Amino acid sequence: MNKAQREFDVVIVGAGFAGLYMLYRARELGLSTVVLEAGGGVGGTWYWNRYPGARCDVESMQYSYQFSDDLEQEWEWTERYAGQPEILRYLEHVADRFDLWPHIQLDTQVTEAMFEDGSGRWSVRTGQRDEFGAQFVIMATGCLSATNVPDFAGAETFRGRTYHTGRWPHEGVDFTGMRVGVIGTGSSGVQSIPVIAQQARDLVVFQRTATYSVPAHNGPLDQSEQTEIKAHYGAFRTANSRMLTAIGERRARTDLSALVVTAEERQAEYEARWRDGGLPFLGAFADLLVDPKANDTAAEFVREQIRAIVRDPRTAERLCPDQVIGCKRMCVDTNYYDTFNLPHVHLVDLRESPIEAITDSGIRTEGGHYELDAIVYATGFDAMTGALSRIDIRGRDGIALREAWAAGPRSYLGLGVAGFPNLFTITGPGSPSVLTNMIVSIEQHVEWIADCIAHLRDHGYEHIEPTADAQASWVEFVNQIADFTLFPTCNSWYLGANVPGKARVFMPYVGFPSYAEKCEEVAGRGYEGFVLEK
Ligand code: N01
Repeated sequence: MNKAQREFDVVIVGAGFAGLYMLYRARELGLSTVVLEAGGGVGGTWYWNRYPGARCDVESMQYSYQFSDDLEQEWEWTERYAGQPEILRYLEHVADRFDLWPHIQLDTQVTEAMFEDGSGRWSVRTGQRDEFGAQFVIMATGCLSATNVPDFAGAETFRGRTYHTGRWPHEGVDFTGMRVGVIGTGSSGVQSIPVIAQQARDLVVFQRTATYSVPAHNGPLDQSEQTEIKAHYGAFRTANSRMLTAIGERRARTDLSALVVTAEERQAEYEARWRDGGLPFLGAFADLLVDPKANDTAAEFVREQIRAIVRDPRTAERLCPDQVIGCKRMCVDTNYYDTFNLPHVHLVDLRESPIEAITDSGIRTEGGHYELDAIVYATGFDAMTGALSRIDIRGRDGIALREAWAAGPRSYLGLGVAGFPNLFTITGPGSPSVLTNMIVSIEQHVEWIADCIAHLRDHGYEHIEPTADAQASWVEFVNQIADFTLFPTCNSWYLGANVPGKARVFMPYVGFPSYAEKCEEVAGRGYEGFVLEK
């Protein structure tokens, strides 16, 4: 039997970075709010992704909230790039410090959210048979939270242990003495492979697409650097948010094309950025993500590094990617390529010999059978839309979001969807989200939504929803911008291409500063492009 429905002003789904800050803001507005979280703790991505080597690829001093000066000053990061346990501790501290726990219901999987035309309110149901009524529903469900597990023939027959990097056991896994197979070489594979290799007796890496990865050069965070940034944190954050990705760089950017400088100058810039490490490698020249020839100079530089690091030339060639660099999310690693010099680590190129089946004792490819004790799926996520489409969300007239988005997600600014009044999505498709420092994008969205709700209350409006026209123009604009770049040239998860049958549409908006400006303009003009109803 269902429990009695509880009524709130706001239901927030998800208690990661987005949900926690949204809760903080909603409470500040005096709104009765509950956060529903499927996990047994707060943290979202950082609660689930506990695989060996899990670490953020945006530097700690940037990958944190900026809404509270006190929090910013108090918290001491220990490493240049924080590992999963440290980020999880940070988020638990945030929940403590701002007394958020009483408003969070853990172990609660939202299964349905229905807009009721009669009452004009949302009804939210969970797998635990709870029911919540709310004026506003805010999806803080994350862009990379719904796992993608490919449907390999025979997977259920495997007698060893299987793991997905995005659902790692809390007690950890000891691979000592085991023969381990890892499928997938995106960020999760690239981070976990070197660590698993330290334990496993034999490690077989099943690679479908070779990956560009830049060294992290991670290490203890220099105390003087931390103090220096904290002395003018506000200015540091502002400068970073002016970058296309909202990620600051240690090296000044130029507006130059990679093709106008001399070969020596180009090489020197790439070498310097390789020495600095991390994602800013792609900021070396202004046209790396728009001009294929410029892009190829950076791609070839990385391929040269791979050939220099990996001793076996055949393995090195297989590890050399041939797609546009940056088209798929670039990886940031610690000893990834070097791991393939270890005698017990083997690379299987699935483009030469695809996986035929998983057997009771391992993985069979066209080229042979690999005996394994454990299989790690580092196969990623049904990105950006998966967490939303796995909930039965229905707007006016019972229209299902899944159906409305069957040909690809349609949203205005990645914040709201026509036909779904008072439903907000934090970092939804059509917003910069995954192409940026997520925390900057999350804070911008949360603040916009909080201001929007305050505006509705102050002016006596009950409902807000985008117009179909504003939404259509925005979706077209997002695509036009993407088409100007090299992003649509490969099978990335940005396009939904990693999930069989998913519509192929470029989902994020390229460029944080112009996006944030647009959101401000929309709000400044009384929420232009939205219908507000009394
Ligand atoms: O997932 P992915 P991820 N048969 O989709 C392969 C963020 N993140 O979890 O490229 C064989 O990138 C797939 O092959 P292909 C970050 O934004 C951040 O690694 O589709 N292989 C690919 O190699 C990242 O981009 C951090 O050909 C199959 C891999 O599995 C995003 O999360 C850390 C397959 C999946 O790579 C996702 O990263 C971790 C199949 N049927 C994640 N299906 C940091 O902050 C898929 N693959 C560092």
